[in-house]
Amino acid sequence: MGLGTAYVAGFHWALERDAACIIQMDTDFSHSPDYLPQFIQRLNDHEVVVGSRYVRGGKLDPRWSGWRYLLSWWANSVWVRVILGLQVRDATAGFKCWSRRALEQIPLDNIISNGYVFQVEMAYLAEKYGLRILELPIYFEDRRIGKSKMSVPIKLEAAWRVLEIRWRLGALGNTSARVESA
Ligand SMILES: Nc1nc2c(ncn2[C@@H]2O[C@H](COP(=O)(O)OP(=O)(O)OP(=O)(O)O)[C@@H](O)[C@H]2O)c(=O)[nH]1
Ligand SMILES: [Mg+2]
Repeated sequence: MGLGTAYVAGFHWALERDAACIIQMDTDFSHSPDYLPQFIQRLNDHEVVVGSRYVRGGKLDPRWSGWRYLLSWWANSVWVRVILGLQVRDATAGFKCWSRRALEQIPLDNIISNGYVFQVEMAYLAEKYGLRILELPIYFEDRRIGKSKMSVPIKLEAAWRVLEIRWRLGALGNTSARVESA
């Protein structure tokens, strides 16, 4: 049914089962489980840990095509940054650790984004709710299995949804997000 509905269902599932820490990651091996111990440990002093391609030390698989790189750069560094004013460098990151408290604060059932722009809406909400966010560098490997779901409709949703997110959630006010990178 799409990324957004799947993640919201998964988050509820974990919260109902008393999880203290909830991890989201792609299952095509773009996100290495090697990072998990470090991420979980840093959740002691942060509420959200983001596995980031775009902080110092972060890296993209050189097998990425020029187009794919350009699209990701445009989405993160231009479109999302200008319209939403996010502090996180990797706004479309799908590798995140959430503390229970963080996910309990965010009204998950109000999230509308369903394609990969879901990650952007969650990042925006995390900042709007003033969560303590830490971005840690990762190496993002190209998918090892499966097929991409990055279709034209999903890209189009991402483009206009960012505007809609700003319009719908911009009024939440500017709580001072504390975004650090290491
Ligand atoms: N449960 C569920 N998971 C999904 C759905 N769509 C995407 N995912 C997950 O989200 C991850 C990211 O989607 P991808 O299609 O790989 O997007 P991407 O990593 O940006 O694109 P590629 O680099 O081409 O793989 C996937 O690895 C899946 O684990 C969905 O409809 N349901
Ligand atoms: Mg993938």
